[in-house]
Amino acid sequence: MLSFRAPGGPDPNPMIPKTYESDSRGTARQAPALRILGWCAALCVWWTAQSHAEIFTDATESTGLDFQHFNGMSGELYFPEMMGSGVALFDYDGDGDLDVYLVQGHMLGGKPVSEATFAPRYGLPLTDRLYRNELDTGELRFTDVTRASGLRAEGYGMGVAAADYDNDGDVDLYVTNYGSNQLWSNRGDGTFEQVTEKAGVDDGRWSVSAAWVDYDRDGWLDLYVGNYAKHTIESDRRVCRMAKLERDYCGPLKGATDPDSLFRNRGDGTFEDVSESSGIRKAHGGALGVVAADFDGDRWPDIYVANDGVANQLWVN
Ligand SMILES: [Ca+2]
Ligand SMILES: [Ca+2]
Ligand SMILES: [Ca+2]
Ligand SMILES: [Ca+2]
Repeated sequence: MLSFRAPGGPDPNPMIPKTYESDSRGTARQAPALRILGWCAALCVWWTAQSHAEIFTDATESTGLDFQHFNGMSGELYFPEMMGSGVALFDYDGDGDLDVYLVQGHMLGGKPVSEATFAPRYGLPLTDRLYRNELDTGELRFTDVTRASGLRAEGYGMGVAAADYDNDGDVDLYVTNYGSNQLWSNRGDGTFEQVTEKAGVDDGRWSVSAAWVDYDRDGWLDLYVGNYAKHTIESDRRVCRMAKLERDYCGPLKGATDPDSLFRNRGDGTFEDVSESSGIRKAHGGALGVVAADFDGDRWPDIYVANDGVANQLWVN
């Protein structure tokens, strides 16, 4: 509602908010209430614009991270093809910036890559990839150093856990695969050595996730490996169909699962399988994720396992 009054004169209707008033020459000008309203409106427009502004920018390709996951699908609809893969951010060269390790898939059933439904975008070889962060040059940029690093992780990859398990100051990698897993010891000179057998931490089952945790607090990181389904390509005969009767992937998990593993670090580069004695093997689902933390505040690290299709598990230490 508009109302006018002469400057200094009585307000004819003091209960009505003033939107315009006249100055000494009788010219109408905006009243304080309307000016405040205008400022509020401008603020709202600015706030709306800000709230719709992009917070993150996709810099994957511009920074050189030219990795694309390859699941090896070939029309057979093998169960593992539905799974994603993992990534680790860790400082492999100790220069203070985070480097990137990306886990790659593969062909299944012994098929050649030429039979893949979609060819791998960045060609061969199909292997996990390590990208060095070049932030020390003053710019966020990544260089593929897989070949120079000696990492040859060519299994059907699922996940990766990074930590300095041998306390030599360099971060090492444990890679989980559909099939044998791999422990890569960081030599500290930009290269890695595979020490899986020597360390005794292989797990030939379908492992998806892993976590480093010093569960016995002896100063050496131990290793929890989450295993998923009992599965072989040869026995992957289940046929599932969509509503229109087209064949599709089956799932989620309905079949038998494998128990998880816990390996105790002896501190001499080798590990002892304590899955039974620790109680971990008593119960299991199909593990897809695992994290370790002291959930109950008693200073003993506990373990939480996320399972597929059944209840998750909290293992209290
Ligand atoms: Ca680095
Ligand atoms: Ca190390
Ligand atoms: Ca330990
Ligand atoms: Ca605890």
